[in-house]
Amino acid sequence: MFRVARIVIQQQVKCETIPIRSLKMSAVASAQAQVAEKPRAKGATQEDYSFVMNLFRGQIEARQVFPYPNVLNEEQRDTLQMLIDPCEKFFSEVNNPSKNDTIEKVDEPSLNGLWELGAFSLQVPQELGGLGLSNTQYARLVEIVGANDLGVGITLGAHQSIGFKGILLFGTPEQKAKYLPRVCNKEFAAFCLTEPSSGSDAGSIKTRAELSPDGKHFILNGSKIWISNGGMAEIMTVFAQTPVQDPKTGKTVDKVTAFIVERAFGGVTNGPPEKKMGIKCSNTAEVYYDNVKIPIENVLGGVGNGFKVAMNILNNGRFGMAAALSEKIAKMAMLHYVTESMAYMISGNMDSGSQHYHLEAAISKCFASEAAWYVCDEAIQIMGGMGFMKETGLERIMRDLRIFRIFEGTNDILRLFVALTGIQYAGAHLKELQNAFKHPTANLGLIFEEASKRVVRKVGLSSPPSMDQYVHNDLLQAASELAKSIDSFGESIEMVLIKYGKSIVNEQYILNRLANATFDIYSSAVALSRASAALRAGGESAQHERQMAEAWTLEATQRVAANLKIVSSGRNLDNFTKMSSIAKNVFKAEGVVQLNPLKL
Ligand code: MYA
Repeated sequence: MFRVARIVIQQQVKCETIPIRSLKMSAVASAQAQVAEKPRAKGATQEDYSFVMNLFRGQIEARQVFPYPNVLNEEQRDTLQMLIDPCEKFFSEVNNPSKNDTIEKVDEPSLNGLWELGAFSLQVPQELGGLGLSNTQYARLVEIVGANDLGVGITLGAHQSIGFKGILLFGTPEQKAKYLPRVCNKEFAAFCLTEPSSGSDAGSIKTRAELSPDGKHFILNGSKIWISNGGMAEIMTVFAQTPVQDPKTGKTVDKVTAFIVERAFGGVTNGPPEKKMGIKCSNTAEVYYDNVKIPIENVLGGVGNGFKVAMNILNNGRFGMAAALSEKIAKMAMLHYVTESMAYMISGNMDSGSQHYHLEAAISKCFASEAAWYVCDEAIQIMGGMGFMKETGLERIMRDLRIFRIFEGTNDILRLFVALTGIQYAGAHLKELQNAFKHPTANLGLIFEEASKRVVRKVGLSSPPSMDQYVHNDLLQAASELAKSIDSFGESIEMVLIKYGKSIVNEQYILNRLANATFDIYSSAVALSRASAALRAGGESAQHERQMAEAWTLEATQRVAANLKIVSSGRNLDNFTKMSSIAKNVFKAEGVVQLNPLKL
């Protein structure tokens, strides 16, 4: 197993480079079908229930998508209803998004009202002072918040979606008992990861924490930027490099560790609130750590495990964005339907205890932020000049929305993340198959299974993977189109693996198209699942939902076909090379290369 060290993603348009630390392609089969001698890559071929992950093998893993999750029991529904009413009342009677935007903070009565409602502690267990809500209940309330004031949403989200989420997910019983009651009671929390030289490349942070000579504290030094709630937080989840001894080599290496840091420890200061384009009422600030003494019991999730802690918090938080953005797009019914369906599917998966949703959460974050942007822009267009005026409120929503395509992982990085993670998974299986051929007698079962799949496909007798058993009869045709797309997608991945091997990490044009195809397939499956549930239940909107799911799937599968064609067409690949050369020229010239037509 080996790590592909840094790759540099050159963003042509922004003329900016984003380094990603070791996007791992350890298990990707090479073009020459080199078969590593080592045993199976760590965890790589373990069964994964993620629908999206299995798409990369051209397979339908239906468990998390069909049937559409319905995870709330009667009691949870009643509790939720009891919370929805005051929440909606609060936003219509107390909170004023336009005022918050103008004064660039959440006004005092609204902030107090939110604390009183328990809006800052939705998922903290009741015995520790919170409301103890499930992810699905949380998603419903976040939907209301997002529909009313995205800036307030970020204040709430930075606190609980990521700020203290690490304590909920990884905290020891003592850490939970000490800190969770406090974050329910007017002490703000923040998630402190990003640094000036480390945004997307989360593993390359420079902030350091060293053990004190007496072994009782870590001493933290460094700084963080763009920290939501950074100017107000008393309790912070801070990520820092710590020296850790590698058990295999005995050498000391730097590894990221997560810490619970209190402002009261001393040495924690912050900069002024940043001036931003949108979500102005939320506080964003730099935070500085100067010899902060952190008791060793405040390590969160174990020394050296901080990167995983950060990723899991972000996985958890990303779906919250999909929930927060669905309501803004009511006019664009299909996008709204699909976004909302994704948000509640993922919250349902999480509530059922799934650990296999990190790709889906990343997709939902990208999908929701782009859908909401598109719809807001269209709404402004439809309203013409009025849409451009402040009083309609759309310009604020557009400003507020812009950041959602950037934070919690930029959509560009998350696309690469989805494509590369899926390819790695598919590659590991391909490698396993290659290994099996080395000892055919011992692996006859696996070989026959794979071979028969491939041969049947090649001679055209194949049925592509089928979804018929999962969808309502009225949706069979759409499901069959989608199944064909999944089959073609799996074939394309195999082709890409064989053609590029591990150098696929450098083929960002291809990775982007594959990610887009994944988004279209997953979103269609989610829509078909929800519409099937609606048809089976026979509610009033069932036929409307059927139409939306069918229309969406048709458009989406056409886009998948177009993207897969681009990935395999020589002409397009040639064009990618040209575009890459254009970008290099622009970099070199540090701007526009040619003179204007007047040459003046
Ligand atoms: S907060 C800051 C946001 N920052 C980011 O999102 C950082 C983005 N970067 C990344 O996500 C990663 O660095 C990427 C990979 C993806 C680029 N789940 O070598 P690797 C494992 C589980 O590939 P890298 C903000 O914006 C991987 O398997 N595991 O990693 C404020 C491997 O494990 P192993 C994962 O190339 C927002 C290991 O890690 C994941 O360095 C405010 C290393 O992998 C994953 N996802 O990076 C929002 N990724 O070694 C407010 C990797 O065992 C909230 N791994 O094989 C708003 C909410 C809405 C409103 C709410 C209202 C109430």
